[in-house]
Amino acid sequence: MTYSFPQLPYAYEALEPEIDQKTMKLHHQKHHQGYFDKFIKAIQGTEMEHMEIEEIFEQISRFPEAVKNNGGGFYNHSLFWKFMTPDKSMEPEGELKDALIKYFGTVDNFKEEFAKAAASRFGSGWAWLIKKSNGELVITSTPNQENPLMEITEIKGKPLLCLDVWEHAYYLNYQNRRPEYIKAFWNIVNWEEVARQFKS
Ligand code: MN3
Repeated sequence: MTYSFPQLPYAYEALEPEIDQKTMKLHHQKHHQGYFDKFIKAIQGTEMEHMEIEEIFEQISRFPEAVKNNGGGFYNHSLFWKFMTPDKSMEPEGELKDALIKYFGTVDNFKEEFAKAAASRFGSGWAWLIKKSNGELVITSTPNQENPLMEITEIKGKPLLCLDVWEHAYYLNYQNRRPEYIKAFWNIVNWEEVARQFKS
């Protein structure tokens, strides 16, 4: 498996004013790149070099802590960038919208519950919408750089949407106002990408 560091699918300033250019640059070029570099270093010369990252996550307790932290950081951010877009006109549609209504009552109620999971994650971590193996959609949150593909995670499933609630994701612009950052996130969600993950 050859791992590569992904470029953003849009310009650093493209998500303004919801997420400012300086935050995006730091987040991608320093934080995400740092996780990637340390992940590559941690797997060099080991069996993990030949494994898909999902396979590594499925057996994460066999591997050093550095692989969990940096492999998670690399993978989670790679997803996160794709779940955002400068196109602020998107809303959930079709089968995805039907599924959100089925499991959460309304789309607004889904957003409210997701926001609650993101706001109440103590310290650093992520909020997730996942599809469980039985097809059910569930909102979860994980600490640090853990994710719903890791065997150590209580509620596992395929990520359909994620939100980074580490302070480095919002502090420059929002300081300690995490709920404002979460609210702004809904303007820039890439619902086409969420739908793609939902269907695949
Ligand atoms: Mn981050």
